[in-house]
Amino acid sequence: MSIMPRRSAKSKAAFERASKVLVGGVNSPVRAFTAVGGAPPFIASASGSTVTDIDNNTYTDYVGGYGPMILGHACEPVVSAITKAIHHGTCYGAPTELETQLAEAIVTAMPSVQKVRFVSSGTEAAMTALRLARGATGRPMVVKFAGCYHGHCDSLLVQAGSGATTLGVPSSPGVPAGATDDTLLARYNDVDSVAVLLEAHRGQVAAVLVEPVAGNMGVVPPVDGFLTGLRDLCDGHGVLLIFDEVMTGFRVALGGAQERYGVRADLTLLGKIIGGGLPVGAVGGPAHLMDQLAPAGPIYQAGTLSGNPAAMAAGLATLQELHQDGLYERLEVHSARLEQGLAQAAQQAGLAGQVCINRVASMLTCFFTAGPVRDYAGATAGNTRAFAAYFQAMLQRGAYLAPSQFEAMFVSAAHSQADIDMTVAAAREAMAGAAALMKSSVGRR
Ligand code: KE4
Repeated sequence: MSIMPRRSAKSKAAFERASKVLVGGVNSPVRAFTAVGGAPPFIASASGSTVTDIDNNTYTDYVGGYGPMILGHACEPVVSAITKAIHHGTCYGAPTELETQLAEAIVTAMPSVQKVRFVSSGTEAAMTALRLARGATGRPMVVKFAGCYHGHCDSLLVQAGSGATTLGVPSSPGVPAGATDDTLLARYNDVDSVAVLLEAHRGQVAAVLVEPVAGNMGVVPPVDGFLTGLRDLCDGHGVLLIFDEVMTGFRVALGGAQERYGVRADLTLLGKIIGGGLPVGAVGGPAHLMDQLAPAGPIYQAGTLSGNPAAMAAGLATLQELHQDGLYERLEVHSARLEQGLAQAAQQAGLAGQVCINRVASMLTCFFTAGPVRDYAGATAGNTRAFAAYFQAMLQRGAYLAPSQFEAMFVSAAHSQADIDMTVAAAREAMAGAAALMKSSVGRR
């Protein structure tokens, strides 16, 4: 495969300039390329399955905005809907029918959701759900899982995944001990680790909060019985089961992980796809729970930009497009082809048994470890320097992955078979570089 030397002068200059006025030159840590080295490309534009940086390098994009861009970039119906909305104004601080329409689309797709509260990020959705669960049950404690990430609110920055793990600060400074005293930590895919906590804190736990498919330690699917086991445990202890579907909602199925695995959540967090790339988060659940939020109930929650009309229009257009016949089937075909191609590339590079690929639908991660990767310990046992070498080699060959071993690759409806085949061809060469590093046994994180 010919390597077009990637031009980077403008992005490097832009990164230097940004770093003078933006912390770390970015507005979200994982974007800074800390884990993979070098200066991040500054994106000028995106269309379909590709992004183009300010040095005019075009890449096949698997970051996908970290999940929202399931239709691909600048999808025409979404662009039109946003354009139409903003010509009528951008913010009213008053209700609009767009909010109702998007909420109705979510309620239709997710039977466990009767009512919705929109916010502006997944973090806000998690904060709101925690307060609602604690207020509704009168209990203080919450169980989360090592390696899962639910945004950066204080009480959940405990062994958090995503950027927190990438930067090696899964439990951040600045979070006072009191803020996490009521946060209990369990092991992903280990129902017994939750049972022990619920027994030890009987009557004190308000909720179990879980990514039904973990995406923030890299992709880690639920093993058979994990989600149903959590459901049974929560039912037995009067504990609310909260599915954080910010990433999996409308990604792993139209009805999210709860449709894919047939497990009902008491509360559901949403974000990313429901905003079509604009800032949206949401909490959803049965009316008897949701109506405890202000102004219907006493549990306070608010947001200036919650239900923003442009974001609602983007989300509504996105969800409407997701109803296209065969869309999820096409996503599955291309995602499976990518998974198989990456596995073959690893084998050809002599990495058979040293690379583990986890995939659920159109989200997948290639771990540089033998695996299986079923929890945080497994995910963090990998060779992150081998991943960094692989990442850079893929970037040089025109495939843009998330710059962290602990993120997912996202395939969009805009990715073509040619995109997948190009990516696999790049991986055949990129894996060779990673293999050299792993052979030298340099590199664990
Ligand atoms: P935001 O506050 O970033 O909108 O959402 C937090 C969140 C909550 N729950 C899940 C399952 C999530 O994946 C996220 C955010 N995901 C990361 C990517 N792994 C956001 C990327 C970033 O932090 O820049």
